[in-house]
Amino acid sequence: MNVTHDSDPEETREWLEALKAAVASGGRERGLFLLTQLEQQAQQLGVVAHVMPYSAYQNTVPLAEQAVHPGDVALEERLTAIMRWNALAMVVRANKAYGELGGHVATYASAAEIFETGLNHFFRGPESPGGGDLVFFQPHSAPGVYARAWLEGRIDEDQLMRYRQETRGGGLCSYPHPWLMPEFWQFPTGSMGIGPINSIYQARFLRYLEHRGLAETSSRRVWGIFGDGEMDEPESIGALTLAAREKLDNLTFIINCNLQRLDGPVRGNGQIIQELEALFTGAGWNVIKVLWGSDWDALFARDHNHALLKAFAGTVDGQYQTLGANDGAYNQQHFFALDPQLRALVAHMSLSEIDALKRGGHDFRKLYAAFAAAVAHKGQPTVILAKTKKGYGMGRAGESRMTAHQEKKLDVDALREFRDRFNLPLSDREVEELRFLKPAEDSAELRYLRERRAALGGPLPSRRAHGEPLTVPPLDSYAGFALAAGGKEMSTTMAVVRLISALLRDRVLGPRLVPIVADEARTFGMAALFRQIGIYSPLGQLYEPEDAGSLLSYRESRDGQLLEEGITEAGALSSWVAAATSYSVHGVTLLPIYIYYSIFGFQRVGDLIWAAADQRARGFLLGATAGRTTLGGEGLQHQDGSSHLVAATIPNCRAYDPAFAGELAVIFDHGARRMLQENCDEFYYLTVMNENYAQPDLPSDAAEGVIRGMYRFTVCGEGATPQVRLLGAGAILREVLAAAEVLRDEFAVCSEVWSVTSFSELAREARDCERWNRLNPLAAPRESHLERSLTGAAPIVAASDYVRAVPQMLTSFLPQRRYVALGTDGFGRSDTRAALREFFEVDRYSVVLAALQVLAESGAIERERWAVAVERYGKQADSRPSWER
Ligand SMILES: Cc1ncc(C[n+]2csc(CCOP(=O)(O)OP(=O)(O)O)c2C)c(N)n1
Repeated sequence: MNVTHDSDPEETREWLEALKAAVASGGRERGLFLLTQLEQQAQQLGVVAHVMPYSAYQNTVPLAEQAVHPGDVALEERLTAIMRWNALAMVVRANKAYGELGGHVATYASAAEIFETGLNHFFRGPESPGGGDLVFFQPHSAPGVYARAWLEGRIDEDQLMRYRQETRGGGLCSYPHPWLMPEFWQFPTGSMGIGPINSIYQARFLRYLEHRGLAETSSRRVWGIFGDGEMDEPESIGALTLAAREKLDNLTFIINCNLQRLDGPVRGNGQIIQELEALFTGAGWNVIKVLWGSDWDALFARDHNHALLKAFAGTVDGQYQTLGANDGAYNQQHFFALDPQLRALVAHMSLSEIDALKRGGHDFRKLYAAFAAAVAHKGQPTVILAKTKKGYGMGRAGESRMTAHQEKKLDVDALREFRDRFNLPLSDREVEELRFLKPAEDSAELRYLRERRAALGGPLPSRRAHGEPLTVPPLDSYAGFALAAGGKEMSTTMAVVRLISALLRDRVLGPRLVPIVADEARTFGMAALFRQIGIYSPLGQLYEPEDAGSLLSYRESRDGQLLEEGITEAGALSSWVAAATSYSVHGVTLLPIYIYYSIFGFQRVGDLIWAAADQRARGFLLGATAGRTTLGGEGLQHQDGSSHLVAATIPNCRAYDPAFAGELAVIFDHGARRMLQENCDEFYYLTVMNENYAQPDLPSDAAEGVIRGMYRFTVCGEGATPQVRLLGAGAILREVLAAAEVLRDEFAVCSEVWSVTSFSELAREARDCERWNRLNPLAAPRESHLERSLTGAAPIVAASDYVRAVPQMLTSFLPQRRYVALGTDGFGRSDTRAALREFFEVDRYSVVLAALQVLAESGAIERERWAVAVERYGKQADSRPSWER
C-alpha cells in the first residue's frame, strides 16, 4: 500500500483546512478530539489494524481473511463435550469419595476448545517429521488432558478413578509434573508464571541448537496456553521483549482470557484483553484477538455505525462476567437494550439465540483461523488472546460465577443441566453415577481423534524419559591442575573456570557444554570465554566491539556457545532448564553450567529451580562469590548464608560446598558422569569462592569421602585418639585448621579435622540408613558414611559459612556425641573477611572456644582452661549475637 501517494489533492486540502479551522476555533483540545475520533473510525474501518496501544474490541482476523476450518466441527464439538464431561466427572468423583482431594473443573471448561484446536490441528507430536512441538498446558486444566488421554487409550479408567491419589502408584497427578509422570508430562506449569518464562527460553533454545549445529529445529514450535490471571506474575511478562528481540516466530502464547482468576475478575474495572494487547504489542509481539464467535459475524455486518464496538469498549470485565453468568433475557435487558441501535440489531433474535451467542474462544472456526494466522506470521512471536467463559457449560453451578474456580462438587441438577447443555448420551442414572463416557473404539469420534493425532505425529503431552549418554573424559585429563595443586594459590572460582575452559577443548564433551551467565562473567574471571567460544546472538555481531583486537574482546556470534543473559536470573535459569532438559526434549544431551552470584539463586529464583528439579533437569548450578563471610565487602543483599539450606530440601539436588580445588574437581567429575553417562535425573549445586588461598594436593584416597560428604583431612596434636573433632566446610575449613593449631599449641588439645564437602549428602544417606534400620529391626544395622567416619564419643564442633541449620542437619544422626554448630545466622554486612568471620563467630578463635566448651562440659578438660580462652579470645562476650545485630 502506497501511503505517500496523494490520489486526490483537492480532498486532502479540504480535510487539512477543516482540521485547521477546527483548531483555530476550538483550540488544541478540539483538534485532539477530532483526531481521536478519526483514529477510532480508521480502526473500525480497518484502515489501520493496530494503533497503539490497542485495537477495537473485536477479532483481529477479519471474516474475509479467516482461514477455513479443515476438520469436522460438529464432530469436534461432540468430542469436546465428552472430554468436558469426563474431566468434570473425575474431579467430582474424587471429591465425592474423599472430600479433600481438590481439583478444578472451571479452567478446562473454559480452555477445552483451545486445547482441542491445538491437538486436532496444530500441536505436532514427537514422531512428526522434523521433531515435535513443545506444549505448555495450563495446569488447572490437567483433568481435561487426562480425559483426552483416556479416549486415546493412553491411560485407563482405573487411573482416571485415581486422580490426585498418587502415593500408592499409578494415580494421576494434580498438575503437569514430569517427576511424577515422566513419560507423560513434559513441562511443569503448576506454579503460575513459570510456564510463560520457561516457554520463551525453550523457543529461544530451539534457535540456539540450530545455530550451533546441534540439532535441526526449524520446523518445531513452542505453544503455551496460559491464564489471563497468570499474566500478573512478573515471570510471565519479564521475558516478552527477549522473544520479540530474537524474532521468535516459533513461539505462540494462547492466553485463555476467561476474565477470571481464583477470587474474582482479573480486571473487574478494566479490560484485561485490551491491557494485554497493549503490553504484548509494546513488547514487540504479534497480537491476535479472538473475542467473538461466528454467530456474531452477522451482527457486525449489519452494524454500520459500530454501535457494538462502542458498547464493547465501554463495558468493563466485571460486567462482562455478569453478562456471561446470566441468560439471554438478562443480556437483552442489560446490554442490547441500553442502546437503541443495539436493540434494533438483535430485534429479530429470540432470547435463547441471544443466550447462545458465543465468545470467540469457544468457537472452533475462529480459533482455527487464529492459530493458522499465528503459524503463518513471520518475524515475531504471536499471542492469541482468546476470550472465553470460566466454567463454560457449568450453568448455575459455575459458568462465569465468582466461585467457579473452586467448584468441584456439582449437585445432581447441575450435572443434568450439563448433560442437556452438551447433549451427552447419558441417562439420569448414569449422570448420577458420574459414569465416564467413551464412544465405541470404531466410532467416528474415536477414529477422528486417533487419525488427527497420527497425522500430527503422535500423542501429546508426551515426554522422552531417557537421554543418549555422553562420554566424560578422564578426570586428570582436564583437572590435573586442581588435583595436584601443589600449594598454588587460587580461588575455587578460578579453579572451576579453568576446569570449564579445559573441558571446552574436549572434542566430544566440549561442544555440548552450555555455559550461562547473567551479566557476571567478568566478576567470575570468565571474560576469556567471550573470545574463546563466543556469545550467542542470532544476529551475529553488527558492530565493531570497543575492545576489538584485545585477547578478551567481546565477541557475539550466531554460533556462539556462551549464553550471556543479561541481568535476569529468572531468564538465565530458564535457559539452564532448556539446556538441562535437552536430553529429553530434543534427544541432545548437553551439560549446562550456570554460574551466578550464589545469593541470587535459590533465594531469588528458588521456585524456578524447584520446577527444574520436577522436570528432571541435569546440569550444574554454580553459586559463585559464595558464602556469607567469604564474599567480603558486598554486604547484606549479596552475602548468601542460606542457599545450601534450600538446596538440601530439593530431593534430586546434590549440593556441595568444597573447600579446595581438588575436592571441586572430584565432585564435578562425579556429577558429570552421573548425569551424562549414567543418565541420573539429578543436578548439582556447587558453591565456589573468590578467596585466594593455597590449594593442597588432594590425598589419593580422599575421593570417595569427598563425594559422600566428608573425609579426614588431618589430625593435629599429640595423642592416640583425638579429644575433639572439628568439621569445617568450604572456606571455613581453613579457619578450622587454624583453630586446631591454636588448640594444640595453646591448650594442649588434640583434634581431628574433617573437610565436609556436603552436609546435605551426609544427612541424606544417614536418613536412609536410619529409616532402613527402623524397618529392619532384626537385621544388622546399616551404617552411614557419617557414622562410620565419626566413631567414638569425641565431641564435635562443625563450622560453615552458611547458617547454623546447615551443619545442624547432622545432629540427630550422632546421638551419643555432643555436637555444636557454628554458622553465619543474621544479616550479612560489609567488612573484611577476617572481621566478618569474627562477627559471625566462625573464625578460628570461635571454633577454639566451642571446642573447649564441649570438652569442659563433658569433663574432658577443666573449666579453667576454657575460661582462659574466653578471657583471651571472647572479644564479643558483651555484644549481642550476629542474628540480633
Ligand atoms: C505462583 C502461584 N500462585 C498462586 C497459585 C494458585 N492459583 C492457582 S490457579 C489460580 C488462578 C488462575 O487464574 P488464571 O490464570 O486466570 O487461570 P484460570 O483458571 O482462570 O483460567 C491461582 C491463584 C499458583 N498456582 N501459582
